[in-house]
Amino acid sequence: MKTKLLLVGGFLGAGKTTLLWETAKQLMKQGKKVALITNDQAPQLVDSALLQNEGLEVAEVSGSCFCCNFPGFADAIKQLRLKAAPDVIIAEPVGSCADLSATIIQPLKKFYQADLEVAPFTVLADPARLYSIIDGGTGGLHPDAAYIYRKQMEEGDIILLTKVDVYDKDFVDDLLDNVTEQFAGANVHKVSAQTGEGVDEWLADALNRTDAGKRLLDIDYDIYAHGEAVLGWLNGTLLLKGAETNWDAFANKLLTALDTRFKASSAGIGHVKVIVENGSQYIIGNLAGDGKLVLRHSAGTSDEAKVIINARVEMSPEQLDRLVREEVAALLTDNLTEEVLAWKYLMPGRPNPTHRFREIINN
Ligand SMILES: Nc1nc2c(ncn2[C@@H]2O[C@H](COP(=O)(O)OP(=O)(O)O)[C@@H](O)[C@H]2O)c(=O)[nH]1
Ligand SMILES: [Mg+2]
Repeated sequence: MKTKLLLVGGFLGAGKTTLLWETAKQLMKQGKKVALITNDQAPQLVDSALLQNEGLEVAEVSGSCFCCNFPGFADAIKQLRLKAAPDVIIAEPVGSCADLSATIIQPLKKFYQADLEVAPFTVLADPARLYSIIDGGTGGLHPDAAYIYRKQMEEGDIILLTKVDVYDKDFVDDLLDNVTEQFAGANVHKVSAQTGEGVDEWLADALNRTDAGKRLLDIDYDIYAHGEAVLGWLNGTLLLKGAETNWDAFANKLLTALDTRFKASSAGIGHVKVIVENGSQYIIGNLAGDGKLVLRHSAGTSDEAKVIINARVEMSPEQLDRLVREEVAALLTDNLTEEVLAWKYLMPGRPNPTHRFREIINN
């Protein structure tokens, strides 16, 4: 049996993970088996922890983006097929990654036709940021990161405007018309992962169409590499223990303190995510580029919890490491102490894809 492979890209904070979970839920309700693949430059992903907490089969490709580790990506697909025989695998690439049509979609079509049916490549966009970028702005990003954002739009078979519950309907509809005109060749849809609006329409397009990767990018890898390198990355996992602690308040205080520090250094935020796991309870907090903090669920109170932190911020990785360590330390006490289970900070290296196709493979 062939597995449908649905690759869902889009910049950091566009709403990929939230939509994937919503989509997985809808497909499972229809009796389909669904598995997910997450991706990051470093291990210990808040998104994987979140999705596993929701009971999904999740594979993580870490240490490199899908395109620079195609064998790792292909292996994750193979393992999931062996373990879970899913009808659909949904894969979320790194948010600052581009050129996926040439580096992922075409090679999948060429080498894995017997196992996979590759769905059209969907690229997600937060309306406010996209509006700024197609208007000649940078959407609060470094200009080279905004370049990546625009390139992501240029290669989507489907462009999906997200979070429409937050925006005025006329604003979204005007944007949709504008995007349809500017990025001819892509089908443009709108969704809210929060209310479920539009998910069916998008899925009908994405799962029933059989053409994938119909657009190949003309992209300058120097600008692309620089756009990725303006962000410092940090992924850390801590075990905190020793004192009865309200973990929801802890997550809120940590993210609020980090927001204050990043603002003080005028550092643009890709995203900052924290998940605190207390047994089967958890709270997840997300600090977005516009400084908006959203906390969901609850981890309750106890004297021990695991904390995973993922931060993508426009500063050097060393500075990011120092600042995050200081703000965690400020919340510790004589009784509440930390054990570092994993801690990694880095600047993404120059993208060096395993494959880079210059022609479209028929499927
Ligand atoms: N209101 C609203 N918020 C959303 C929606 N989708 C995502 N978000 C929020 O946007 C932020 C980034 O979402 P996430 O799925 O982590 O984005 P990713 O970086 O692309 O995976 C989170 O705070 C989400 O809760 C939506 O449809 N409506
Ligand atoms: Mg995500």
